[in-house]
Amino acid sequence: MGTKKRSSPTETTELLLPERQVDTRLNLPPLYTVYLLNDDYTPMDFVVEVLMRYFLMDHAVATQVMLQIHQKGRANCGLYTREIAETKVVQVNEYARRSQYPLLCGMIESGAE
Ligand code: TYC
Repeated sequence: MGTKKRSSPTETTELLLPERQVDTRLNLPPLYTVYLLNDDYTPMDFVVEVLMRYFLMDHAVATQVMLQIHQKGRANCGLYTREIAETKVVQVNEYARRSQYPLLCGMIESGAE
């Protein structure tokens, strides 16, 4: 992903700040990768539709990501803060179940993959 260092002011570099200098670094929230898993039953077109609808991909990108899942077993679909990631997971899994497909969406803290 990006190159911004996700350091925290509580790390040991804090101890190196001269007196009266203010630590202006932001405390960044943890990020979560949302992924889709492959299965043998969900139609490819349905997965492409999910990627477009919930992960805002255009048709060409969604098709590439769907094929990556189909060939490798899973693919990352987006990186979000915890509540947004949780919402995507619930929305995708509910939509898949409502449509009677076994498609599975999950999330994992970024860096723990
Ligand atoms: N493997 C499925 C098929 O052949 C397609 C598929 C792709 C299913 C991605 C799930 O997350 C998935 N119909």
